[in-house]
Amino acid sequence: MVDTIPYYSDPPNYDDFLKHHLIPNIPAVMGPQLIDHWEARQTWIEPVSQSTPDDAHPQPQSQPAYEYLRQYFGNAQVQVADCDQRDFTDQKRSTLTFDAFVDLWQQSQHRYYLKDWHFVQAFPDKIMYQVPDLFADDWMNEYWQKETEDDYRFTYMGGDGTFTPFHADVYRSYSWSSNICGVKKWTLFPPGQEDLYKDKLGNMVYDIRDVDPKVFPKFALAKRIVIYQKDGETLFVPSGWFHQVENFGGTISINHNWLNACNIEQCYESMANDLRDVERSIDDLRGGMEPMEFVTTCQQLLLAHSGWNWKTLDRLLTCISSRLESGMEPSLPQPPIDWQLDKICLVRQRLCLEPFYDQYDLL
Ligand SMILES: O=C(O)CCC(=O)C(=O)O
Ligand SMILES: [Fe+2]
Repeated sequence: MVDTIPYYSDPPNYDDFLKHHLIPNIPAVMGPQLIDHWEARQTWIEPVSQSTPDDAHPQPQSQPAYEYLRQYFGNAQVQVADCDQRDFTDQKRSTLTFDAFVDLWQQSQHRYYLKDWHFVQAFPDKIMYQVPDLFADDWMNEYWQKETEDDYRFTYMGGDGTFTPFHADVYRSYSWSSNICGVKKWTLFPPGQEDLYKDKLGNMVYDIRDVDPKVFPKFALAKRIVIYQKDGETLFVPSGWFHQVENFGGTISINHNWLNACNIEQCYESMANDLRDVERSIDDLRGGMEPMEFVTTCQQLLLAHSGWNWKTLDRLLTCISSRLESGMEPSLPQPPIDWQLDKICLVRQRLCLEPFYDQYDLL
C-alpha cells in the first residue's frame, strides 16, 4: 500500500507514468511546470490581495481575477451547488448566470460551488488550456465528443470552505485535476476498503469530517492519504480511489474524467456491479416480464442512473478499436496498440456473456 504520493516537479515521461501510475493505479502530483503556460494560468488569476494566515494548510499564492472572468463569461448559465445543503448523496444544485454566481462567490458567508461546468463546450473558441500529453490517451472524451454532444471535461470554481462530498468517480474512470488558483485538500482512500464506508442499509458516508461512529462504526479504520494541492499543481486520481475535496481560498480547477486500456476492465466491473444493483432493486417484477423485457428495463434504468449502459460501452469499444486497427500512426503517447486491443478483447469477452448481448442494438 502506498502511504505518500509521489511528487514530480518536472513531469515524468509517459513510459514512467504508465509503469508507475496508470497500470498500478497509484496517484501522482505534478508541479506547476505542467500547466504554467495555460491561458487560464495567465489570465484567470491575480496575486492574493489578502490572506488569513493558518498554519494548518498551505496559503494560496493567487486568487481568481473575478472581474476579468465576469467580463468574458458573465452571461453563461452555470450549475451551482450549495455546500450547506445536502441533497441525498450530493449537494443541492441550482442554475444561475455566471455573473450571479460571482456575486455569491465574492461574499464569504455563502458556500456556493460552481461544479461540473462543461467549459470547453460552452466556449469552444476560447482555448484556455491544453490536455497534458500524459493524460491525452482518453477513450471517454474521444468517444463522447465523436458520438454525442456531451463530454467529461469540467471546470470548478468555489470559495473558502466549498467542498465535494466523499465519492469515487463515475464508472471508475480516472480523473486529473489542475489547480489554477487556491488550495485543495484531497483525502484519498485506496480501493478495497468499500465495506468500511457503508451503513447497515448500504448508504455511503457523505462528509468524512462528520461521520457518526454509531452509524458507520468501521469508517475510522479506513486508510487514507491527505494531500494539499497548491496553486498550479496537478493531481492524477486513479481508478476507484474514493476521495473528498475541500477548498481553501478562492479556488479554480480544471478536471477531466478519462479512461483507456489501463482501466477499462475496472470500468466494466463497476458497470456490472451497478447493473446487479439495478436487477436486485426490481427483482420482484422479474416474474411478470419476458426475459428480454427485464433486461431492457434494467438497461434503461442503468442509463437513467448514470448515462451509460451496455450499448454505450459496446459502442465506445467499437469506436476505439476501429481507430486502433486503422493502422494510423499514434500521434500521442499511449501503450502499445496490441496491448490496448487485447484489453478491449477481454472486456468484449465478458460483455458477450451478458444475456441478449447480440441484441443490444435493439435496446
Ligand atoms: O475539485 C473538486 O471539488 C472535486 C474534483 C473531483 O472529485 C475529481 O476530480 O475527481
Ligand atoms: Fe471525483
